[in-house]
Amino acid sequence: MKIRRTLQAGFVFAAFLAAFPALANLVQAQQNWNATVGGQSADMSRQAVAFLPNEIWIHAGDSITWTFVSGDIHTVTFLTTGQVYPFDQTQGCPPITPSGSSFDGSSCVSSADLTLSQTYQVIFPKAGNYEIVCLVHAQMFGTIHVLDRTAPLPYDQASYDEQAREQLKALLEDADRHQHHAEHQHSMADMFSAKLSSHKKSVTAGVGEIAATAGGQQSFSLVRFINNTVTIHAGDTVDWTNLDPEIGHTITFGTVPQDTFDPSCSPSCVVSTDPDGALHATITSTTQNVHSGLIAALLEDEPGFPQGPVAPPTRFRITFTTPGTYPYVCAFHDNLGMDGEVIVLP
Ligand SMILES: [Cu+2]
Repeated sequence: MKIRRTLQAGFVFAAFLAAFPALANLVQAQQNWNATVGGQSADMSRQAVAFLPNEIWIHAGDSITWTFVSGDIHTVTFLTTGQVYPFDQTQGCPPITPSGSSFDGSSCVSSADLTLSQTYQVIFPKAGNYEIVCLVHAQMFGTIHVLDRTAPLPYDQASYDEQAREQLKALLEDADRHQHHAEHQHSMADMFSAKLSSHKKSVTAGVGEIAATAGGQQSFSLVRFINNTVTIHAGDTVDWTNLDPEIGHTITFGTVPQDTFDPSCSPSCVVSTDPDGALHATITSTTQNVHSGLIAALLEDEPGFPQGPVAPPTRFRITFTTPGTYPYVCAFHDNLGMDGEVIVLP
């Protein structure tokens, strides 16, 4: 009697599966899913700072392999609840865990800083909703929904591929649109500088914008100095400001120093702080090495955290005293083609 009932149940179950193919997931092998990290235009000036897509539904036991597709670096990282977002991304969560690691919420997993065509795989053995973060870009995160193996999934791999393509296109087109906006902002900034002093020019060091999605946040960045060649006269001053809420840049003349986060100047020059908080150097020769350190947009205030000083520096200022041609780069994004030139006339 007992055996018969089991057989009968088995038969009903098989008939049920045949009638509802979606439920065939019940008996499917564990699946690997594919997603991408970052994205860029052909000239690398426009960067999608995003997990694409940034919200994915999978079954417990499935894995996801992320392929990195931008020249800018990112990480795939899962922190544990309550863990502090680490300051130094090169350490991983820490430490860096190998591709193929499992994340069930009990201990963090993290790739190293990865770039073009590298991959990283994570296995998710346990149901739960997990936040995926990038340790390089704080406002780049998403959600992985790991469901019980009996639950239906809303999308298949082809849908995610399509979503990734659509989102990438939208982000890069936005960056394109903002280039024009940035050029307009640049002329506004020039007018503003002219009010302060008739011997001042401004350069926009990067533009970006953050957008929320149901899964997290993503952004695009225009990784360029807008109007990157400026011509001035000896004694004039140039101001660089960063209009990207996500990505920091540097303004670096000569040799890139070991410490890229702090300002420096050599030989026989200093970087001081002006009364308005801008970092300021005066350089007298094309052979000097001048480095701004990290120039970034102001950090937002967070509820529950004490008010900090106005930091980091948002503006770098150089007074040029000697005629000549002064090429410079962003020490972080030189590889993406982020450079410029100051031509100083007598
Ligand atoms: Cu940069």
